[in-house]
Amino acid sequence: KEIIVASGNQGKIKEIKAMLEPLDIHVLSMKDVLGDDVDIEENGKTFEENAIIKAESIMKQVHRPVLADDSGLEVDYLNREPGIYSARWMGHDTSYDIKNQAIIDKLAGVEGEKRSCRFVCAMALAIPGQETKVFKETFEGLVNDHIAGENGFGYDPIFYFPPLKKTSAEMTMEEKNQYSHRAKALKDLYHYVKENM
Ligand code: ITT
Repeated sequence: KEIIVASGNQGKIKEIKAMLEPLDIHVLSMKDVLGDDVDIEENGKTFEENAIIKAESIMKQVHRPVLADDSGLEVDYLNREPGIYSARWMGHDTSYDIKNQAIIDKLAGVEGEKRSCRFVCAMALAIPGQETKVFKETFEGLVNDHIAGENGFGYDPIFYFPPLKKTSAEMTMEEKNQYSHRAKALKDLYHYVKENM
């Protein structure tokens, strides 16, 4: 089995490969198939809509099964921002050191459960001739009070996961792929792929 991942985000692609390759699903990137990353306008209002837009737009170009991941961090105290705007928030070119510190600063003086946040992942699987399926999962945590950890990508250094007492940037990939929003969505997707592809 073979799936093309419609993402230009290397952090996502690494995690998706680490989970699907051991299950005998060969993962290709847009670069592998089209020679370059394709920028798709994400004008949906939800994670699900954006995932479907990305998966179907590439599937129509390659006529093969395509998976897309739309994800982000919702901080409850910030009215669930940055949410679907997580990649664009503060500008596409702003570093995550700056973005992460900005979130920490906005939560100065906020304590305990009021620091709740979650990563959300909507995975869309578009298969030619079939209805696109979407799998959405979350990863619940707290906004850490400082940047910590070198692993992962994006907002991982400020996402504190109480059960392991560390941020998702302090987790190994194996740990993150046991608990994360992306890992849970991929598990659901895998069960579907086994039956339908
Ligand atoms: P593609 O659309 O090409 O896949 P993107 O990075 O633009 O890449 P999104 O629009 O889905 O993708 O934005 C997701 C952002 O949410 C991502 O750039 C991170 O900032 C954040 N994010 C999502 N999952 C994350 C994770 O597991 N760890 C840290 N940050 C994450």
